Amino acid sequence: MDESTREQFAAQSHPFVPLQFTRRTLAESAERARAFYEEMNRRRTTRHFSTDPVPRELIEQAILTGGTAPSGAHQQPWTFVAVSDLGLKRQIREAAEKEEHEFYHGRAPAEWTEALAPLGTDEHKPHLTDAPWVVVLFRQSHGLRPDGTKRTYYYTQESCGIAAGYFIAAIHMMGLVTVTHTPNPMGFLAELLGRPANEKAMLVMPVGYPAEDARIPDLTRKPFGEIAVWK
Ligand code: IYR
Repeated sequence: MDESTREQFAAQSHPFVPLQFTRRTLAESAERARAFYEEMNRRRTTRHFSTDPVPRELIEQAILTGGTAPSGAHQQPWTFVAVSDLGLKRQIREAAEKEEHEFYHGRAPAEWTEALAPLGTDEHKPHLTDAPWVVVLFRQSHGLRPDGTKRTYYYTQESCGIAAGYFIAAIHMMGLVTVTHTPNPMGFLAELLGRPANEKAMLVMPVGYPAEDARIPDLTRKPFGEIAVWK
């Protein structure tokens, strides 16, 4: 950065601070990249959870990691609601299963149910009560100023999608499993969890240990050549 750019930053009303950055050797980068990919490639979604407890501190750590995601205008438009109360989890399950029953028995177009067939999903959601935690990610469609007026938030879908990705990665890295469940529609969650009108439920993520006999569909990932293009 040249001197005049530095002076321009210094004169701004929103000050900048130095970036703390560790420049790694290429060998170190390659090794870290490989190790992270291999760890993430071992992540699988299962719907079969153990009821074994998970300490609240681990969930807190995953939420902290989710909260490090970049977001539109740094507005951080997310609220993670972590539910361990069995009564509340039962209510979530009951409401989700009611919506899902209608989804699987009529509302879903055939093309959608055909696409889901390999996953073996249905309206039964035992994971919502088996898992020790159910974390519901709410997207804040807008913010509220102290005087109660609406503050526009930008790219909230993208921001929350990234935050969810970080959260899922954190859960995996600590040796737990999760599934991104999307009851359809999910308006009941804001009501059950007492969230304000600017918060829209986006993902329901049961978190815990896999059941002893947890199963997963025999899926493969798209090969690199199908997901990347070089120009
Ligand atoms: N909401 C339903 C259906 C469902 C939809 C998709 I797209 C999935 O990847 C999995 C399930 C359910 O949660 O069962």
